[in-house]
Amino acid sequence: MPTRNHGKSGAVAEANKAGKTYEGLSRQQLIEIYRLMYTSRRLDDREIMLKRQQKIFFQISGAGHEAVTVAAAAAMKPGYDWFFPYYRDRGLCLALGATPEEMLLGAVGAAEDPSSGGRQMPSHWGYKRLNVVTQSSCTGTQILHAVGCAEATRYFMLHPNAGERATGDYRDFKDVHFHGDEVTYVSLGDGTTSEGEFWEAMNSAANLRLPIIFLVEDNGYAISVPVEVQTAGGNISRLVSGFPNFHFEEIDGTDPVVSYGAMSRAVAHCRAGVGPSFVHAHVIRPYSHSLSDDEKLYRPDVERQRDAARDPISRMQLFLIREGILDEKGINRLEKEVDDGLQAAVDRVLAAPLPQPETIKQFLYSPDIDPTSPAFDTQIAGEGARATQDSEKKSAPKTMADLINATLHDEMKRDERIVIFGEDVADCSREEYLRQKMVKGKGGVFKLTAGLQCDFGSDRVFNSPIAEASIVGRAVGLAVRGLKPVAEIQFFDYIWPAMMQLRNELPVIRWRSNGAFSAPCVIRVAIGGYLTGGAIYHSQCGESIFTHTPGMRVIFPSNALDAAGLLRTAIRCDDPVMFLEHKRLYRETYGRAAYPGPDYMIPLGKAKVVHPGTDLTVVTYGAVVPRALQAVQKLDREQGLKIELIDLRSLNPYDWETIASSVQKTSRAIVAYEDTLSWGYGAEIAARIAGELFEHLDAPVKRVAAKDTFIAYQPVLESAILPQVQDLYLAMKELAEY
Ligand SMILES: Cc1ncc(C[n+]2csc(CCOP(=O)(O)OP(=O)(O)O)c2C)c(N)n1
Ligand SMILES: [Mg+2]
Repeated sequence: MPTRNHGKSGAVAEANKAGKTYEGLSRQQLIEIYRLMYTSRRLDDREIMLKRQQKIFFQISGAGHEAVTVAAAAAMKPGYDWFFPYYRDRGLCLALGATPEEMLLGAVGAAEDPSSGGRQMPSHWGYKRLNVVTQSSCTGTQILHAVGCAEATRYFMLHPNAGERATGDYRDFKDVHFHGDEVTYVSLGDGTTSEGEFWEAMNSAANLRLPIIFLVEDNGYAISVPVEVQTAGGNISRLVSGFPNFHFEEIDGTDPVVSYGAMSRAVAHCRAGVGPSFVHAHVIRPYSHSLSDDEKLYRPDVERQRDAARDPISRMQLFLIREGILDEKGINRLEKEVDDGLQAAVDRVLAAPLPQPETIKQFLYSPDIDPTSPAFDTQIAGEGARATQDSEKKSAPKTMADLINATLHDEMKRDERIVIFGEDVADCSREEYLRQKMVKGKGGVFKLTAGLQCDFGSDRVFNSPIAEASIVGRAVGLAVRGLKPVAEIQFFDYIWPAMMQLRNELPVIRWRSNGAFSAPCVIRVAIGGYLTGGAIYHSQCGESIFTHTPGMRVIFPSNALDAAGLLRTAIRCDDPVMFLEHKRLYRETYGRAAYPGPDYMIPLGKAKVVHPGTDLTVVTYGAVVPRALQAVQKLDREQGLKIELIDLRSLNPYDWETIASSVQKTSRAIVAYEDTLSWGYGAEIAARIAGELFEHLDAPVKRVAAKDTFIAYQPVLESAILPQVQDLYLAMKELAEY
């Protein structure tokens, strides 16, 4: 195997001379490395046996990867550095200090499994005390989390007080610990380097010179797909060699000494703060991809035998004997100790208590802060402050855009953990233009973040590349470390590259780690149509896709005051929040308000009755609120109909009590929403009204929504597609007369 940047070779004649070291490893350390490698392999073998006996339900091994993963751990510090491993990193986790028993608890899905409490498959590592951060089954998502984690290191160095505890918000519960020279480790397979998230991560790591080590464990296959099919030219090192600021290594990862040398140099490069490292380790995969795969279907014996000749376990045995570090008897003794230990661990684990079914919803959301509680129900700042000219200016009605900007400003002032990033959110990335007053600054395509970079600095408010997965993935990494990212997705229409992060990572982290990790942050998204020319790709809604995801709070305000109060709650709470801002409402005359002050909050899950009534209930939110209100007022004027209009404001959680008590009073309900009719958010509300309030209904539940098509550019088409005042009016009239 090729070895770059690597000076020494293995065996030398004076092997058994006391004091000789191998890339800095002592003989005792080498014995320890072998013990860990062997433990890793035997643990895989035990699990395979347990799977065949149907005592566990899934197995995926680290076989063939033991040398480089154990060596990697030996070059770093558990509980000090940060680790985003993937499923083949059993050796790394053992060497960091996870015990075989802990791993077996994961395999049986025991309540005390420290990685997930029986919620995730085995080999999905997560050990809080070791800084091994919970991982999912998605290949590649962890790489962006690691980038965010390394950014947090940089941030805490610049803002050492940001990590201090504070009462009254998430900081009371979100611990921060960091060391200036800590490094972040992330590992992945050769196949995973094909994913966009890998390239997004490489780009940001290089550009920001982050202290992050990428370890590619190249076993030549991604399930059945060989590396030359995954990777142009068959070698990832060649493809990434143009990234600036990196330290590169390409090594034989079946050799622990070579691996340790490479990893040590990689770590030193990162600790020095000069940039990231990339270690490409060639390893083998002696077992099939997992127990669900049979590699004999796509790999002939001759190829498998070639791999077997490089098996790191037998190579290391021979090395220890050749160097006179252990003789055969010594090796046998060590192996027996390991085997006996594993047997005892298996016996204990098979008797371990299982998780209780009552706990299935535990840790979907923060157990520490309830954003629906009265603590988040605060008053608008007092009238007394109105005396000065400045406060008079503040009391003038402002748009939703103004109040979101003002809220972000005051929260950033209050909480140094807040960082804001996204596409075009900075005033001007080339700071000197601002300093020399050559430009005024942009601050977002809708100007929602205008002035924030100027006021708080470029390390707190900055532009990201056009890479939505990386915006959300980096936010996850930052949030795991205790920062509060308030990231922006420029248009809801372009949220889709981040879908994996938004569905499988951000809202799942607390639940899948059984409460050990969390990623509370805010994702602000400009959403919606009624733009007259917005067309397909600047008008989309689709909120139900995210309310359909447990673990994610979803907010959708219709006016300036609600936007201010709910955004503040979103920032101060301890859960991931998607904050949907309707573009058409940003500067609308409807719903303007004076700035309610720096502590104004509205609890999540609390609707507002916009117009009281007794004849019919209309449940809606967002840009349909002002449209429905016009229809309600018209029906009142024309026919004296008293229609109760409810603005949900918060979509998950939502205010069922207000809906239910209104429908019990009016006996008629319309659910109106801007998204396409079928499978939309209103379908759930309508189903629940029909299911739980059937006895109270005098008419069928009705929905008013967009037609089941895309939003067209030509205004004639757009207005035919989106629900208009007239559609709402007719539906209300019809239902009232039913
Ligand atoms: C995003 C995503 N796509 C597909 C899969 C299914 N899958 C699991 S492992 C794997 C192959 C990964 O290959 P590689 O990165 O080389 O890692 P290896 O298993 O070989 O160590 C695939 C396709 C997945 N888990 N995640
Ligand atoms: Mg592979």
